[in-house]
Amino acid sequence: MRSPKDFFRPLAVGAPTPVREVPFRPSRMIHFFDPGNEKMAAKVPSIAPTVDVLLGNLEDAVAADRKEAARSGLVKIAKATDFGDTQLWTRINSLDSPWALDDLLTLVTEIGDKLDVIMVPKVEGAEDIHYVDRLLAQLEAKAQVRRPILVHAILETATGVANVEEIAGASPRMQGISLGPADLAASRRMKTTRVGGGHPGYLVREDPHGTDGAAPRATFQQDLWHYTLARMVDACAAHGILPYYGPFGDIKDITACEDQFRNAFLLGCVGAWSLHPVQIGIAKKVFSPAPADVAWARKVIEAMGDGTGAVMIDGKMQDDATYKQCQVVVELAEALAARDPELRDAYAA
Ligand code: 1VU
Ligand code: MG
Repeated sequence: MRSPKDFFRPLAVGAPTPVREVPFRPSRMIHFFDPGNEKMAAKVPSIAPTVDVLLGNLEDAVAADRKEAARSGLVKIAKATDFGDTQLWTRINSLDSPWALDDLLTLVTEIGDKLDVIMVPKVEGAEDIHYVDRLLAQLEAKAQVRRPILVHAILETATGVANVEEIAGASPRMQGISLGPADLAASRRMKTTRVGGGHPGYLVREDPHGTDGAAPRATFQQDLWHYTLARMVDACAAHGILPYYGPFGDIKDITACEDQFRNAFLLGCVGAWSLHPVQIGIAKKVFSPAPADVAWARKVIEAMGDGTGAVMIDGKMQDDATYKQCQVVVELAEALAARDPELRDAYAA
């Protein structure tokens, strides 16, 4: 293990100095596209201003014989496009695949100055992050990239979940973690074939009433992902990095997608993946606090003065802890308002 004194030293001569704090940049939706798919690639210039993060996906959902087309497509798009304030991320192939090394070699040397974050799939432990960390430092030095490229891990294996705390703290490059419910379900041998969302069979049933137990008993669907998401949020918060819900595969079910995203938002996540243009607006709506909640939070902060003591507002007790809860909402609203003029007006009203 590295000495804590060396944690923030560059891992290669000439590599940029690691960040001490993960910069909080709005990332309500990480919009996935296949850079080798001409139709999707053609939409990038018009989608870029409407999303917080554009992600050129090279891994799952890109066929094996299209991996090189996706990689070279991303290089071409990144060089040709001005992304403005929108972040550019990529998802490389998994570290045990034949493509991951070439993904990193090509992308960092060709477009390292344009890439904000590299998403690494199927991370199982700190050793995977250490490998990427050193390699990125070497490549940044070689390509003379001036600021460190950050790393985002997908939590999608049972081993990864068992090691989530050490993954979150493995490197100063760690920007965040996303829940990957599809691969995780397979890894755990869960019996759902859905990509995220609930399952009607995962439920609790009301106790029997009446003498013979023959009366109908209500059932309540439960959330298959609650434990993992909550554990991931704690690991991220403990290490000062950002948690995200990942993909919701039922593109047509916009209601259940919104519910899944909102559960993640309420639990502490800052964003989710959008797989199709229809999911962009859902993520934007869900991961931006409602104007009424922002107004309420400001009211509490104002009434609390220096943030200590207890007051009653509209019949509800407020104290030092609720002051901090309200600060979370207001800080997020201010960060989003700085990027989004519509929200700036909504939050000012
Ligand atoms: O109107 P056009 O025909 O010109 O364009 C289509 C389509 O090409 C385009 N479109 C997109 N554009 C940009 N980004 C996207 N993500 C995107 N998705 C579609 O929009 C127009 C309308 O599309 P559609 O409604 O006809 O949808 P399709 O049947 O063409 O495509 C649906 C899928 C789901 C296949 C497509 O959206 C897609 O491939 N999305 C990305 C999937 C992905 O990245 N999966 C990996 C992450 S999830 C994971 O790893 C674990 C499960
Ligand atoms: Mg996956």
